Amino acid sequence: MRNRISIPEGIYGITGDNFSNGKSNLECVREMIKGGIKIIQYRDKNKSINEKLKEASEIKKLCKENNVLFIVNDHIDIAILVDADGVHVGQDDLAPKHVRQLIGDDKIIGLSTHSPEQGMKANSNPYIDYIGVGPIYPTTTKDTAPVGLKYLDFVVKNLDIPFTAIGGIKSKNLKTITEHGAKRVCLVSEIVGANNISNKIKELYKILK
Ligand code: 3NM
Repeated sequence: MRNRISIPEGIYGITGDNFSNGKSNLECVREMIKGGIKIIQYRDKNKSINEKLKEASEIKKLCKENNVLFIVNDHIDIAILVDADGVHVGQDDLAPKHVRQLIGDDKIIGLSTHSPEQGMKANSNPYIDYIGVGPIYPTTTKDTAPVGLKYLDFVVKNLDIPFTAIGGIKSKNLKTITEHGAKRVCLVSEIVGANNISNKIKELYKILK
């Protein structure tokens, strides 16, 4: 049986150039890496598939040069073409079992979950390496209703699959998230929207310590 591949603790970076005040995804990732982030997800809901492929390939190169894990959101085809370290999928995407058939055993699969039922199902699914848990707070980055700290508490108490807390997390509420037991956190707009992304990340790491 395949063992789950573990992902780094700390901040899990995600691209989002509609919140980055004009900075490209590549520029944002360069700054994220400078700030010390060790895992980056390429997420883009607007560009054409070929533009995404080009951008993902540039970001993958940057990540590889810096020993940073690179995950592609939604697009298994792009992940395969750029030889990403893994894929992140949602509840309505191709099932993890089939994603695994396409990408093989030595790549990472992440799944977004939004309820105890989805979390429990993922916890016993051998094809998944980690789950996203959220949105904890209201967010304008994704069109999903917030689930609150209650779902985070459920995951911490009942599941053993590694997870990232996500959704509406900012400098001001990060401490609460870690106090509730999250060891991995995703902040999209708070990071890419910062004037100085690497300084913002250093500030967030101080809160995480
Ligand atoms: N996934 P921000 S919430 C991409 O709950 C994403 O699965 C979520 O952005 C989930 O940090 C979310 O700007 C958006 O709120 C997170």
